[in-house]
Amino acid sequence: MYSYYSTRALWAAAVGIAVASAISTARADIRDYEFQLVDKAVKTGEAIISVRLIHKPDGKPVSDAIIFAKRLDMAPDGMETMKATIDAMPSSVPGVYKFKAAVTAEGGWQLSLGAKVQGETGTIESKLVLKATP
Ligand SMILES: [Cu+2]
Repeated sequence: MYSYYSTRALWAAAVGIAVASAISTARADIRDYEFQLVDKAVKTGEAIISVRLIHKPDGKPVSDAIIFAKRLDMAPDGMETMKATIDAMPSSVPGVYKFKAAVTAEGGWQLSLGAKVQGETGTIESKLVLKATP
């Protein structure tokens, strides 16, 4: 038998669920985040590659991302097995992430990044193409 109190409890639970789902839909989506190359061209040799992470809806830089995967290879020139060593470097610009890479050949290079943003579920997976010139 339903008492007055259990009906109230059900109603309160239903309201709680509605509020919780409204909050989760209001939260940003991981697809709202985007890595962009600061400079699409690099010189061969020891190169510094800078990428900017922005939150697209407001264009704000995002500084607290954790980049857990990075790869630089020549996939744009059909040589995905030809990769370069790449290391994260400190950056003093908010929302800008820097890498040091040994760009061994001129041509097209693809920078693949995997990242997490604090407070967001899912991961950012990004592929950026840059051009290396001598
Ligand atoms: Cu190559």
